[in-house]
Order: sequence, then C-alpha cells, then structure tokens
Amino acid sequence: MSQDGTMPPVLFVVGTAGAGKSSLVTAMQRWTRFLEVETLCVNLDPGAERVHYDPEFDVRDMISLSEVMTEYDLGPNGAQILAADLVAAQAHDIAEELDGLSGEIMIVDTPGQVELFAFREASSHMINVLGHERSAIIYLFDPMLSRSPSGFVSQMLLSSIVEFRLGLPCKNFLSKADLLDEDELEKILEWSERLEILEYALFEEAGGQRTEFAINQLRLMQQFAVSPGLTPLSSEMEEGLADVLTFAQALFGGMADSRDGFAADIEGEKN
Ligand SMILES: Nc1nc2c(ncn2[C@@H]2O[C@H](COP(=O)(O)OP(=O)(O)O)[C@@H](O)[C@H]2O)c(=O)[nH]1
Ligand SMILES: [Mg+2]
Repeated sequence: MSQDGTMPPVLFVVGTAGAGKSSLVTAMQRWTRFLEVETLCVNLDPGAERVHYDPEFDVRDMISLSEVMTEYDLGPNGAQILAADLVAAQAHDIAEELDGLSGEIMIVDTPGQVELFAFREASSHMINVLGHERSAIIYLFDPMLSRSPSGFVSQMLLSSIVEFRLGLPCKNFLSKADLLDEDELEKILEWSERLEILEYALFEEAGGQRTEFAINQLRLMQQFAVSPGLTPLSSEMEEGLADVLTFAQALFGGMADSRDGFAADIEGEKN
C-alpha cells in the first residue's frame, strides 16, 4: 500500500443520520486530490442511495439491500442490520481487495444510522481487519441538534459512547458549520470548551428540571478536564478539512510531503 507496504491510516466517519458523513468523504476526496494526497475512499453503507465520490471499494457491489430484503423477507431496518453483519463476514475479502491499492490515507463512510456501525459486533471485526492500531474516528455533530444545550450534550455523550464502544481515538467536528450564524457558532464552540457555561445553559433550558443526569456527566468531565473540543467543519465550503488530515497526521504521522502543501493551503484560505 503506502511506501512501506502497509495499509494507510484509516479514518471512520461516524455520526447520526444526515450529519454529513458521505458529504465529508466527497469533500475530502476532492480536496486531497487537489493537494496530491493519495486518499482511498470506502463506502461501508449498503443503504446509500448514491454516493458522490469515487469509492475504491463500495460495499454495495458486494451486498444489495433490496436483495437482502427479498431473500430474507425483511423490512428495510432488519435488512440494514443483516447487511452490516454480512459485510463484516466478508471483511477479509474487503481488506484483500484494498490491500492492492496504494494510498496515504483511507476515509471510510459508515452507515446512515450511527447504531449500525457503533453497536454491531460486526464493526469491531471490520475495524480489526482494516487495522485497529491505525484507525481513528471522525465524529460529526449535527449542527441543528447542536443549537440547544440538551441536543449538544446528547451528542457529546453519544460521541463518548462511540469512542468507548469502538476503542479508537476520536475527534469531534461540528458538521455543516456554514448553516449556523456567527453567534450560534461561537456559542456552540464555547460550550465545547467551557463546560461550566454549557452546564448553566442546560440548566436554564430545562428550567432546572430533569437535568441532573446530564449535569453530573458534565461535572465528571470537568473534573477530569475532558471537553469535546469541537472543530467547525463545512464540506460545502471546504472548511476544516485540513483539521481532519492534521488529526490523522498527529496520530499516525505520514503524509510528510503533502504536509507543507496543505499547511500552505490553510494559510491561503485564511488570507
Ligand atoms: N450546507 C451544508 N449542507 C451539507 C454539508 N454537508 C452535508 N450537507 C447536506 O446534509 C445532507 C445530509 O448529508 P449526508 O452527507 O448525506 O449525510 P450522512 O447521512 O451523514 O451521510 C445532504 O442534504 C447534504 O447536502 C455542509 O457542509 N453544508
Ligand atoms: Mg451517508
């Protein structure tokens, strides 16, 4: 694969349905091509209607959701679950297929519904086959859900659960940041860094009711000085994409030649 013949780092893009996972993969492919970083895109969502990137591997070539529905007499939800397991059962074949390709980074689009990826045993198997030690999660916060303190905290908890469940390093991004006005964006980013402000907002939102669970979680996080550290991202505006690569690079190194390229590019964006 890469120069030393091993598989490149793998970034799994995870988030609730509609959070912008597939769009991020599309944007990363377009943008990294421009930087001449060799990116391998993989679609692991058998339920995707269509994808706008060129996948090196597309699970839909292996499994058709409509065939699974017919063959096993299942509705769309049951078929999605079974399809995820059928994919994982063929994980070695998938890895073999990918093994022949050269690339500096692999970006994996995961099923629309986050629980299909996070809670099926099949996913851990898939991650192990692709290489647990060089995998990480890009977790996308939905911008609309992030506007309310309770929606924001719910996503913080969900992201922590995904990180815990899959046992991989995880970085949180605020997806579709272009849809938020400046004040909203600033407020959400402040919540992500100053949990005491988030705690107050949560308390105010609920009028002091039923927030004990979330507040206790937040206090625990404050005590251990963990904050979600959200980075704004817009696939539409190609913003924050460099932070995705920087995250991978900080964890796994590599992409040395392109580094100057995209660092210069970020400068360019700011000017
Ligand atoms: N404005 C805006 N819309 C976006 C962005 N990223 C995704 N979307 C839209 O959000 C919707 C869901 O995106 P998709 O990538 O399919 O989400 P997925 O279910 O997580 O794969 C689509 O209508 C996208 O066009 C973005 O950065 N900005
Ligand atoms: Mg998708």
